[in-house]
Amino acid sequence: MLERTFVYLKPDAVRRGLVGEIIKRFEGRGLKLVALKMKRMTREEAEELYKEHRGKSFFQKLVDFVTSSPVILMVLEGPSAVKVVRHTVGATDPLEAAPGSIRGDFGVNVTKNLIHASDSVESAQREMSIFFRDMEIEDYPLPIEKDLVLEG
Ligand code: D4T
Repeated sequence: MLERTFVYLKPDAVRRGLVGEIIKRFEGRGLKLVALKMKRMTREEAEELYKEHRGKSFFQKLVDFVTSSPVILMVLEGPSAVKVVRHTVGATDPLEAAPGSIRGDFGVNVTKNLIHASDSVESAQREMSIFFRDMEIEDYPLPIEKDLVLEG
């Protein structure tokens, strides 16, 4: 199934100079970048993005961290994009993330875990709408698309 997913690179990824390295991994998997921007996330946006975690012990620390400096926001498209991206990113806790995954290779702790990726098509739709208007999502041909499996 052709899907779109929402990903953002957290302040630690930008500060550590890992933006190119991370985007390269998604491009390498044949995913199509259909939206991309840098901005400093507002507290309102962060609280909306993470509203399911409101009230948890790590919530304020998480909001402080993700609003501390600019992030890179993007929408990626491809067959089973949600699963492909989550697999490429690795487990939330870098200690559990498989070597070869982004967090397994570069993550240092569970808050500074470099990147967020939506966990379902429904979450992706909700999350991308916080940061992107429909008209900001582009479409264009990507030659590798024809080699990607669209079913099965
Ligand atoms: P994100 O949302 O960043 O891709 O992470 P996950 O989807 O993999 O994980 P999550 O929703 O469980 O956690 C959201 C966010 O909270 C941070 N966090 C999480 C934290 O700072 N301390 C914690 O103990 C946990 C569980 C990291 C990701």
